[in-house]
Amino acid sequence: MIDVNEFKQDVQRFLKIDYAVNLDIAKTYQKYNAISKAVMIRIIDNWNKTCEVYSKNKQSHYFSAEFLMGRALGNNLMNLGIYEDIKKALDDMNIDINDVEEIEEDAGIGNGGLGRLAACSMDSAATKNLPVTGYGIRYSYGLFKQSFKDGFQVESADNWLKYGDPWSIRCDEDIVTVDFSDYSVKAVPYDTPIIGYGTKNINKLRLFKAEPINEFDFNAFNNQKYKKSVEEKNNADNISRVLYPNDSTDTGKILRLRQQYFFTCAALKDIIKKFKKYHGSDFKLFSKYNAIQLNDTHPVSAIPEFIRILTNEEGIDFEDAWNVTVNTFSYTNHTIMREALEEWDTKLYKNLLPEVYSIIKKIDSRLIKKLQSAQYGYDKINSMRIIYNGKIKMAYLAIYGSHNTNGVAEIHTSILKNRELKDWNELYSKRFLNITNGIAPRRWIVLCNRELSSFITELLKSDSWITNLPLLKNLEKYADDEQVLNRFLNIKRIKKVQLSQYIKIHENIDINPDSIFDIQAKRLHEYKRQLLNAFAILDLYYRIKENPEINIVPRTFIFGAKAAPGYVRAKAIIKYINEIAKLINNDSSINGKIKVVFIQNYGVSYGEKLFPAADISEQISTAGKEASGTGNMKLMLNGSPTIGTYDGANVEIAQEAGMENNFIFGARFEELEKIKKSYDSKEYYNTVPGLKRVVNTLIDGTFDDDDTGIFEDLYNSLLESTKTDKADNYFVLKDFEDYRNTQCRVNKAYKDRMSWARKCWINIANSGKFSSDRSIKEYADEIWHIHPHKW
Ligand code: 26Q
Repeated sequence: MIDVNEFKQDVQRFLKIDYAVNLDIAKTYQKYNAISKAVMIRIIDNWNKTCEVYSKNKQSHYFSAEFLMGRALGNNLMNLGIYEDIKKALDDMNIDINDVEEIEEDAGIGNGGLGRLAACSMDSAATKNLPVTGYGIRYSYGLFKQSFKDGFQVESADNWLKYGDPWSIRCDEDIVTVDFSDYSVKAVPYDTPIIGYGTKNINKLRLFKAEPINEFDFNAFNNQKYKKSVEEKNNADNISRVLYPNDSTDTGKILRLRQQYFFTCAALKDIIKKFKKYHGSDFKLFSKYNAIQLNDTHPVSAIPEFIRILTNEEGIDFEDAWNVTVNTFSYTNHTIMREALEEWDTKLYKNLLPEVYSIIKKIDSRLIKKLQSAQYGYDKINSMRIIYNGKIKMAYLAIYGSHNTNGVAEIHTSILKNRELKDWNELYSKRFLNITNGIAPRRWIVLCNRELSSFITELLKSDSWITNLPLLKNLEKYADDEQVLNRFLNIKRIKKVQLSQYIKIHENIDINPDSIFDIQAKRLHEYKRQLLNAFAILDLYYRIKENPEINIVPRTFIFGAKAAPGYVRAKAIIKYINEIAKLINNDSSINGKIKVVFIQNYGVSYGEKLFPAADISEQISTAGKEASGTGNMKLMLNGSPTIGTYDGANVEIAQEAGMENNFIFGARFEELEKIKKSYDSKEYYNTVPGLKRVVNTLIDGTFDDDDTGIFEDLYNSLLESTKTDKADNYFVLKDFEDYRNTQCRVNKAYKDRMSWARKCWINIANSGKFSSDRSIKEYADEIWHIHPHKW
């Protein structure tokens, strides 16, 4: 399939041409680039051919401000089915493929779940031969790099392109211009191939970089106005300079709006150009050939922008443009957190994008008319208006301007339909649907857990489960087979040893591979309740101190999380956990019974090491707050039971694998809704044994926050209500006792090795639903109405 000798020669040629070195002295990053290019050169023809085939039929375009792709090399080799061949070829050249894989920077241009969902969706679309193109921004800097200094988070720039990017191709011939009220910029597309697994098809991720129309003002420079001479360049560069490291609150408003409009406008121009090229200029046919998916509200300006182009530039009347728009667009909602629902200040919007704003006004008027004719009252109309009280409600614009709105897990969709977007659901009940998230099995088991994957293939006597994950159900018949379970436990141990070695290198901490690996890895947010985990650990520590004979299996608590740089409380929680870690890890009197590790710079690649090694998956958000979660799925697929609340996709995980094989605890959403007005966190603080002791460590000097006051603020947030927030908004104190009891159940259950392995095994066998192959097919069938195309 691949001519290994030619491949080797190509690697050496690229080393020469790009770096003027021979293999024997080449640096690892140089080898990585040369190898990647030698792969690229082999896929170009198939890539072009795929584009050509797709362009004749209906296609979908996935608009997302984030694509959290992670590393490409290993995944691409695997998807092409040449991993082993290339590994061998590199061996011959004295190159260790692992070293080369590890040198690659993560393409970390996303914050968390939403960005990674976009990446998994891309993988699945390509694998399923679906004509889907991703559109986004080629940020020069991804999400910040995180390190800890004295336990505090320190951020630094993520210069992921410092050695170049062998996986993207700049397409100058497709440059378009994007106009703002004050200046215009060029949007330069960079295309990255999305290589499907087991198919010749290669899809595309098109990311735009902003560049100035004029690189440099010669006259200004000549007149010694040096700053001015590069002003235009700086303005343009700023647009695609950096991903906002913020998934909770809104900052840097104008620049963020520029980013959003920049890529959606460029993408629309690109799509329209191709539509005209292949299908003529009858825009009534547009939605017959194009679907556009809006990944959350970040790209929603595309709706008015599309209407603007159709009405102002293509001479189509507003109503016709409106109908085409609704038939083309659809919108995925990823949150019910109020503060994350995007609103734009009308003044700001109008100043930057006057024409687009006037289209939004027209849309708002159209909505008012519609609601009036449906006999809606004044107040209700106001509550649903797109422009109201000086704000533009992007979620409402998205729902009104598209034919489908989907939530990302059953419980999330039902909360949207019955509460947050109730009025909209009443108006457009047929538009709402659920598509439970999924993850790409290629990256999240085949690539990151080769040992377990081979074992599964051996048992199922076929590897077709890799593209048909529900086939894992056939593993269930081994659930009582001790030999199989023992092999599973051996593999888990191998992955735990590997992680221990990695953690030793990267964090300089020794951990015991025979302890329970208890893992919570996700963005840091109060609603995700890392603090609940922390309190339970500290409580356990105090109980061990009181009773050194306590019968517990040694446990290593592993955290991975980045906090938004401006999110003071999230950063306080990181510092607090690091303080707890310091206390516990330095106390030799507990004989290594427990250990706490907060790994630095959690991201896709770290996740690939963590998930296969986990014994227990922490998914402990306040019920109703986590839209879905996808880390929960990655852990399930790698055989860890969930300790979790009845929230997001946990609900479906428990449904699929059985409550008895997971550890579900805590208040349900309905209960919290009922009690939230009268909830008194102090009652729990005062009465739950041991709770006061741990909460008080925030203020009694047990831990040092360097006199910043951040621990006291955390303490107050749990016990004192303010004008805006109720005390213990996220019910940490309420769920503490049940969580602690459930952790005791985990401890007990783990001791019976076979029954524990059985739980893990049943989780694996029932994880088939959570493949993004399934979710992308649902988008294709139910929203986009596109079909697979092979050649
Ligand atoms: C908003 C305004 C200003 C700056 C940034 C933002 C912003 C950025 C990112 C708001 C939200 C996000 C990301 C949200 C996110 O990742 N949500 C997660 O989406 C996953 C995929 O559907 C779900 O599984 C998670 O439950 C959800 O939290």
